[in-house]
Amino acid sequence: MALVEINFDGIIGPSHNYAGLSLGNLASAANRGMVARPRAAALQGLAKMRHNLGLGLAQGIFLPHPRPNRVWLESLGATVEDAPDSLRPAAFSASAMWAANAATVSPAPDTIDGRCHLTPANLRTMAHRSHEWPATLAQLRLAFADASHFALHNPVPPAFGDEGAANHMRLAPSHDASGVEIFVYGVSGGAFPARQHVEASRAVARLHGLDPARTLFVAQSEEAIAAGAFHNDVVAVANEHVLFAHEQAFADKETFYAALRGLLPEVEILEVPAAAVSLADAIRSYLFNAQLVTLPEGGMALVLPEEARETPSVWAWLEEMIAGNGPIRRLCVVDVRQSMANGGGPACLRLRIVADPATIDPRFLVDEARLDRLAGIVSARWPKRIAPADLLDPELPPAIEEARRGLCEALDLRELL
Ligand code: SUG
Repeated sequence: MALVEINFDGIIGPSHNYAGLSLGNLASAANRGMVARPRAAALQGLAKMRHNLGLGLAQGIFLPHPRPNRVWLESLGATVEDAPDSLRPAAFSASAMWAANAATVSPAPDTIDGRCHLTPANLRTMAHRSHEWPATLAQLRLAFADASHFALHNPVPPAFGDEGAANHMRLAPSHDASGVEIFVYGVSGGAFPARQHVEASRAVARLHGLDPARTLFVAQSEEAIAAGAFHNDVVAVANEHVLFAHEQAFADKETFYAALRGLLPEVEILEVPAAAVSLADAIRSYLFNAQLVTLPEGGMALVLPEEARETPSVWAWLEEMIAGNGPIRRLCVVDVRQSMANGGGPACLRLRIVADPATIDPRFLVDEARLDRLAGIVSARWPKRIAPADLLDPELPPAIEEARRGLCEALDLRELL
């Protein structure tokens, strides 16, 4: 079978909560202390997957990680019972839901050995995310065990921050053709950290055996990071030959666009001017955190969060765009409000992998029937609400752990227990 793009969504875990852990992520800070609804959150995520299946797209899943992370706490000389306030929320975080930060993926047509290469992100900038990679790697090892098609790497050493696919774009004539890979990094974000370091991006490109002549390293604009674009995928998204980006996303867009046009003459750059949509509106609405996908019948669709429809400047721009004759033919709106309140839109929740589905462990792929099954488990076992004080409730950890156990058993993924 041909190579196709598969979106692997992180199932939103039973410990989902609002702890305000991510400096520079405006939604995370604004919603700190809010009551979270893990069950509703996970059902929203599953509904998005169902929606995308309905578009005729292939869909995969990653599982929530073991939380609270007892192994991580132990390595810090603490336990769930005595964890200090400085560690407890990080140990409970369900942040692995944002699969766009799980790994960087270079599809087989781009790599020197003709295999699809994956490197888990070290996520070292944020303490609550820095302990995700071992459980991510464990899942990647199962899902992509076929070494004739996939090459898995260890994360880049934590000297250099790596946040995975959220800062990586691929442009190609079609998914199964050789493409141009673009690594977007931060230099300075003013008061906010630049989470993707260029040294990490260069290391991933080398590890993946990419052709240096078809690989670009592009700096994020400082104003974008300062406005809350803690990852590039909050201000830009690419799909096949289309780059959809905010005018202020990159530090030196002229040089970047010229290099891109030189490498991929058919590229279409769809830029949204700041005069039409301010950076603030782009980040509030997550316009660019839409999933830009190719429809089986041809043309592309943008899978947008509700917040984009609610932001007048954004919706006005989109309606005008769709009335024209551009490559994006459809706007689809999904409700992922629980994730959005922590700064994670539709595109944050998924990792794109171009591969032949037959080469992937089928336990990580879903159809309607499997989604029904997952929704049943979530509805029966995920906590309805978690308030900040609940992280101190001794009954919460066993409830979360039992919920995850039920999921692993139902998916026949006991190896992950
Ligand atoms: O790393 N939020 C995540 C959101 C990640 C979004 N991913 C992409 N843009 N691809 C982050 O900042 C908030 C958790 C909290 O505050 O409880 C958080 O980790």
